[in-house]
Amino acid sequence: MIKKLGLFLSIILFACITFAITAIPAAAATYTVKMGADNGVLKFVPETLHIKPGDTVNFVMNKLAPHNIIFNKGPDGANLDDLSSTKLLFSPGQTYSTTFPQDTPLGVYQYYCQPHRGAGMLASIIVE
Ligand SMILES: [Cu+2]
Repeated sequence: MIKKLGLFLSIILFACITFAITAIPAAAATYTVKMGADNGVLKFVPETLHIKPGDTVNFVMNKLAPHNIIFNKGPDGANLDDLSSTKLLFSPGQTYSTTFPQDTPLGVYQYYCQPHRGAGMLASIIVE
C-alpha cells in the first residue's frame, strides 16, 4: 500500500515537473549596440542585429557623442515611436534600452542617429 502510494506520488511529481519545464517560455535575450565604433567611425556596432520578439536592445553611448535612436522604417503595424528615443546621449556608458514587445511584427526595423544621419549612422534590427 505504501509502495503504491509512493509510486503514485512520484508519477504526480514527474507530471508536475514536466509541465513546469514545458510551460516556461524561452527566456528573452538582451543585446548591446554600441553608438559610435571603437575606432572612431560614426556608426552603430553591429549595424545589423538579429533578435526575437520580446528581446531587449541596449544602446550604449560609446564614441563621438551625441547620439540618439530614431526608428524610421519597419513592418506594417510596428510602433516605431515607442522604440525610438529622441533624447541625445552624451557620456560614454550612458544607455537607452528598448524592448521589442512579444507581439511586435516580424521584419526589418531601420533606425538612424539624428545628428549623424547624413554621415551614414544608420542601422537595422531584424526581428525574426
Ligand atoms: Cu550620432
